[in-house]
Amino acid sequence: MKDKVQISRFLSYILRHAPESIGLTLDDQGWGEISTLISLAQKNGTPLTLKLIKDVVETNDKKRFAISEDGLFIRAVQGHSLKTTVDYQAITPPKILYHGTATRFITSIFDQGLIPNGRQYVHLSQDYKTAVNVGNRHGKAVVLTVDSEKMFSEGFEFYQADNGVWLTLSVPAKYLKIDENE
Ligand code: HQG
Repeated sequence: MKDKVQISRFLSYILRHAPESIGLTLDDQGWGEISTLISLAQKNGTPLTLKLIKDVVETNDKKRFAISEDGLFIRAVQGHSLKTTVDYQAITPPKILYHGTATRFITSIFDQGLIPNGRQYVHLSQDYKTAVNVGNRHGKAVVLTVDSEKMFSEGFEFYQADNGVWLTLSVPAKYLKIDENE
């Protein structure tokens, strides 16, 4: 498994969703011990090395992972479905945030609002283009604008992961609009 994309996917799966699938334990902030991760991955047939991990963490297109200051632990910075993860600080969001989705979800989204589905949070971005790319992963992309200023003023909390992705628990439909900017 030399391909860095494959290693990034493997790390995403283990660190966001299923550490127990190789017998790894994460602490309550989502950190896993790198040396343990490497030996467990190798036992499970994934030839992971420290060099590969460092290479993926440094060059990852979305900066999905972080290594602790002492160099001993690694975690995913966002995207978790695991309950026990990163303790984000609530901060003031920009006035508007974007969410990219697929046209086939729109009716349901305007019915129920944005919900995290399998993940812990709804993921939002500050720029339009990122939202288009996220939407394209699911089908024909459509971009929603989120009135984050209003949500914030009405008590909703927002968090920002180390890689810039914005997170919130849910977005009721009344704060959403289809962005006609296409
Ligand atoms: C949709 C990637 C029906 C939602 C990306 C989305 C992102 C609803 C899908 C990160 C709904 C969930 C997250 C409702 C939400 N009815 N559909 N009420 N509410 N949805 O993959 O935001 O490459 O879990 O619109 O770049 O697409 O993994 O979330 O289409 O940052 O690092 O349910 O994942 O990053 O899909 O993507 P996802 P997402 P990574």
